[in-house]
Amino acid sequence: MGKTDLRVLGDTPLNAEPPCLVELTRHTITPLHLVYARNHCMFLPNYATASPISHNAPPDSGSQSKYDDTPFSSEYANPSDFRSPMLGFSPDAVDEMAFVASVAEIKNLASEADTYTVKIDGEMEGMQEKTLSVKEMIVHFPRIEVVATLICAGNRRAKMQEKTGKAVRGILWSEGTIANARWAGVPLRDILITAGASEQEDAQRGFHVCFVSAVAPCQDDTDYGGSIPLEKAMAKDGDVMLAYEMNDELLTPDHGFPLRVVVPGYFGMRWVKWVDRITISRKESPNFYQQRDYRMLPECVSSAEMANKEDWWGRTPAMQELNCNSVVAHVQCLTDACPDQKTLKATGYAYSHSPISRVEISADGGETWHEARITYQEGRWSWSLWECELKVDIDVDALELASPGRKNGRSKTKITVISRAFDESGSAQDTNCRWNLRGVGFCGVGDASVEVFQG
Ligand SMILES: Nc1nc2c(c(=O)[nH]1)N[C@H]1C(S)=C(S)[C@@H](COP(=O)(O)O)O[C@H]1N2
Ligand SMILES: [Mo]
Repeated sequence: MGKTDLRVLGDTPLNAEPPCLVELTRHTITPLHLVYARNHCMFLPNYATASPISHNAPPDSGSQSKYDDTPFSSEYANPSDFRSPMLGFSPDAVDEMAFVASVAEIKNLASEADTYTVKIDGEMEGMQEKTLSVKEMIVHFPRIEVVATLICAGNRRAKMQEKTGKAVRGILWSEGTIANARWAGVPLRDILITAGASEQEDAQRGFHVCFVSAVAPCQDDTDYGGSIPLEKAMAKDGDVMLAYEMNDELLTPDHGFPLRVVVPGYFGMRWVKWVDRITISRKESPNFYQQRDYRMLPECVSSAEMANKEDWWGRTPAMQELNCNSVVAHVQCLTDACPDQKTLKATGYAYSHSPISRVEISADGGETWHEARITYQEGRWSWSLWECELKVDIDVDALELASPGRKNGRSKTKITVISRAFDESGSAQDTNCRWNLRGVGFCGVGDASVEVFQG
């Protein structure tokens, strides 16, 4: 699936992120090959049958990567078959299977839209259980499009560990588990109304929409699930959808084909892939990933045992809306010739639950801040890309004295550029962000460094 450009942090399940932020932020809309993959399930449901799988080439032969686009021939099963035949597979077979479907094949997979169904029900008065196929959704409901950024709550986890010097539990994601994509699908609001959900805001309060994907067992639960407040799902401007397209193509298997939840402005774990069950409930989803993970536990909670024993999970709210955040993707020195003044150019991204209004950059540890230029922002839910040029005075004498390093007889020094963001709702990046056990939601200042030479 063209994922050759990702750094793989875990194979089974597949977890991978783009290694180069310069490359990632070069695109306003993230191309598929740079979209990170985050999976809790032991393998990816890909609608391929167990047999026969006739590969034209083994997925990882020779120089060819197993994440290649090569169109392997394979057959597809009815979604209801996914679970049972796949469970019996050895990890190797499963791993291969996860990548046999090419985009081209999926496009030919017209029958999937007929057979893949989602069951919708709820505890709300007047609701009736409904089962809708993807085809029915496509044919009978409006198509909406939205540009929205998908961000893993664990984005910047490695940075949290680096800055606090305290080990965090979880995949050490860098700052690339973010993808800005154009999603198309059906409004969840319309689907819920069809099943009898009330349009009255008063009646919606206190309810949650729970999503389940039962197609593959997960590491910590039998299936994957999560929930969002019903009010978010029903808000006309909430733009929550059941998406079947990403960047004008059908979803690929690893990103949730044939249907995934898209919750603009919310963290990625609520964007349930391969969703097949939607329930309106008075309670949040009972799933592990809603209840016992994705919470910013207080700093004093130092171990999983303590979190469990003292019920810190129950005492800490589930993460939902994106927090205000910014990252420096790259800093370069534009003028290295001048000994006592350098011009630096920094670029990066920022996001929040509402549009970014301002990004500021400092090259003196936060003494003085310069406003960056926002070069891209689209609608309400996209990331913001920014750039900033700034002049930095170098104390040449001090540099000589300290002489931190010499290259070809020239002294060099390292300049660190930091960033902070603000959004239209009035939130500022909480740069005092502390350590938490699972390393989620880190939003300390963005930072990146560049070495400059004197002379
Ligand atoms: N069914 C299912 N949906 C899921 C997950 C999962 O493991 N299983 N992971 C979630 C998490 S934590 C994230 S960050 C996003 C990642 O989406 P992507 O793999 O398309 O980038 O999917 C979410 N939806
Ligand atoms: Mo995530």
